Amino acid sequence: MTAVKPQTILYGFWLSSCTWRVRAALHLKKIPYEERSVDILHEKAQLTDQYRAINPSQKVPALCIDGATLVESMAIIEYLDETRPEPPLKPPSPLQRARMQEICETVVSGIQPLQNIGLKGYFETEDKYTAFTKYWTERGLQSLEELLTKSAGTYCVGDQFTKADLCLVPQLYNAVTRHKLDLGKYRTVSQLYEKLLKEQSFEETHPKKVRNSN
Ligand SMILES: N[C@@H](CCC(=O)N[C@@H](CS)C(=O)NCC(=O)O)C(=O)O
Repeated sequence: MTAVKPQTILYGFWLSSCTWRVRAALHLKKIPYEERSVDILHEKAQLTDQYRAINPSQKVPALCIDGATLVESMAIIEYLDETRPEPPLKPPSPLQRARMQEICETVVSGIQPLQNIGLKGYFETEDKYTAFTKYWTERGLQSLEELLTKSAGTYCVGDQFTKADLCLVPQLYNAVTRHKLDLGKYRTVSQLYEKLLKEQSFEETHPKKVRNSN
């Protein structure tokens, strides 16, 4: 009797940058999966007990794969890269890996949590929330511009697609669409963004595509 392979399920939201990181990684690794929508915007479905049983942080994404449930997008991506090594998502040299990590951290710790939709309710007014999120996003963009000027080739770090690209594109999409920021003043950032958006792994997993298929 052949063993039944556990189904891969991505719990995410079409507009979530952290979900998009994982969605693009699944695409790159050619892993078939089903995406289940957790509406973090209107339904606040992440705050239900039912979803807490899947992700104790009550955030998206979560991934059920190989019979386990994983949370935290960067941990998920690392697991995918370790268990499915092709194509590799980390460059071979320690210096390039450090450069990659600089970019990942700038996005994952320096921007995303400071503009997360979950913060909104803690501001007296929507204007105050918007000013706060814009300030931290712009500071992050300035850092990214300087880091990428040193590290970028075809991709964020040299000429290999890495985890840095997975972090960069979804965050820039948020900066442009949600925060209405003009990337024009960040030359390297904007050039890379335009180029990376045309990569199949981002085109095929683009939020608009997911929204339309829901
Ligand atoms: N560090 C987490 C962050 C997850 C996160 O903040 N997800 C956002 C969407 S991108 C979310 O679910 N926000 C809803 C909330 O905080 O209530 C990860 O990388 O997975």
